[in-house]
Amino acid sequence: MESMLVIIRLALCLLALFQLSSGSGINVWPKPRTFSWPNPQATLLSPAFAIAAPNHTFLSSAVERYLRLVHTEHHFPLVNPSVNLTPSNLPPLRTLSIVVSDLKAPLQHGVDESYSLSIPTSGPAKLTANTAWGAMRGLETFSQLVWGYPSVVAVGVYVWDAPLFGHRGIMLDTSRNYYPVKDILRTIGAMSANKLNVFHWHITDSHSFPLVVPSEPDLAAKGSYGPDMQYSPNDIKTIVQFGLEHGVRVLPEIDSPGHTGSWAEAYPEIVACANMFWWPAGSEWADRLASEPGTGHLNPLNPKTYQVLKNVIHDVAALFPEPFFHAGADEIIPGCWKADPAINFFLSNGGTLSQLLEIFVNSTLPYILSLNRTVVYWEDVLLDDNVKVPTTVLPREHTILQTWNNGPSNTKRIVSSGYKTIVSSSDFYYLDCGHGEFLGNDSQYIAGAKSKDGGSWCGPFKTWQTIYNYDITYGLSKEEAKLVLGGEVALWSEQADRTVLDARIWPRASAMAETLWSGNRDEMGMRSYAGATDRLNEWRYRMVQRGVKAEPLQPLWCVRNPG
Ligand code: CP6
Repeated sequence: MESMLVIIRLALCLLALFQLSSGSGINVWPKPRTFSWPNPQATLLSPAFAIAAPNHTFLSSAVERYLRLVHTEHHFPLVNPSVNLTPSNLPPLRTLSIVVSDLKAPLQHGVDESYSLSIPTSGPAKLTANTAWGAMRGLETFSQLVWGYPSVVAVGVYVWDAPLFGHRGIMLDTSRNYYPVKDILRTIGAMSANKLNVFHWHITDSHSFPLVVPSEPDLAAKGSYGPDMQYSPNDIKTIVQFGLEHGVRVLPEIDSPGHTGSWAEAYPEIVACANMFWWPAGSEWADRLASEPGTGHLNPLNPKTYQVLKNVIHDVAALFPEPFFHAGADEIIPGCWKADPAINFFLSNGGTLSQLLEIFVNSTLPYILSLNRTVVYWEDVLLDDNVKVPTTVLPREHTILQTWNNGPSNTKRIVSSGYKTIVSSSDFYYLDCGHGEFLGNDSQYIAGAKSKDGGSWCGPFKTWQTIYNYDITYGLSKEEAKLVLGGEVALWSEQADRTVLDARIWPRASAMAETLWSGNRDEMGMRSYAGATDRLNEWRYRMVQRGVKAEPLQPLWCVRNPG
């Protein structure tokens, strides 16, 4: 058995050497599933190079963008590809023609993103995909096979490619600090370059309510940081449209009933414990929660709560075509609900905290389903120690639970209960961790929180290697693993805003992008980041060139002095 494995690994290794031609220095990130370039050659990209593609609102815009990119990017690889550059022998490449079999497939979870790309040594290159979204992935790969000035393109290349996981995302919190629209657009653009396809937008939280909801205008008018720190319906349109042009879904999250302190600026009567710094020194929450004005929890017993919330849900569903709706429901803090007199009365008459959450879910989830949405909740609704709901309340067909605590063990608990999951384990995928951790004693923690200089305290910093090595289906059976839709890195924004956005996300999100697209195994079939270091470094430079301020992985010296 053992020796069989060794032989298989050796065979895979030889195959990979042949297929990947890693010595040539060509880097496509994330690495395609199969990449064959047996005789590394390149030719000039003709100044008249053009892309022929079927008419499609969003694909056509991507085609235009990539055409401009390949003509103007002029990326210089850190290590020049060792290819036979004899443009005089090979004709310049003049055409890439795209064929798509199903132009109607909407951008949604599970849509076919596969493509094949062949660039022969002469004649037109061909990109074939089942959907416009697969064609966009193939265009990105093509663009990464072009480099230099004048532009040259790898030829004799054949690629077949498809993602391992359908859900590959980044979560951004725009409540703790505000991000201008152009920063969100740049992030979505960089996502598509990394073949990531879900922008999970944690729009609202306790700190601010930046979303302008047409039927509830006071929420943003009073709950945002100011008129210049809001997202208007027009901004949403811009962002959703930009997402479609890049094959990136925009998945909105309206977090409730917890994390709703900001709603109290407009509707104090529906929010428990808003603007109350309530947690006792040394409590289990004090060192885990964000510095905030008071987390605030919507009151499940007040009918007004559902009047406001349903208006919000309705308008958000109208603004975002995305079939998933993230309803949050994380971190219910018993002390917050208990601080409300009416809730306290309910609890002291035999009611329980879990019943309160059940009432809340039963009053909102059917409404979300009625709008033709699949609901995503944070894992807490099933796994929290104190406040959770029975599985009968959460239909498995239409409920997805996003895991963030306790790494693989909580993923296992969710899928073994039969629920689909999205993995954002904080030990691996939390990009905000490791900034401004407070390393003092308990009373200093409280002091830190009170003076509002704390973040989420979830150190240490997650390095790209930590992220790359994580297997999101670790410890699951084959059947259980099928319930894992994919993963998301998360940027909570207590200690992040536009000034650090790119560097907090990139290139660490690229590490997840590769593992979710084609896996984190090296040529020997071993889980390893070692073989990815030089490629990721190279990819980071290309991202910088494309206007994304991804942070450096190494001093330039390492590249100038290889080996
Ligand atoms: N905000 C919201 C947060 C966090 C969560 N939800 C969070 C919790 C713990 C850590 C980091 C972030 N700041 N709404 C948890 C899903 Cl360590």
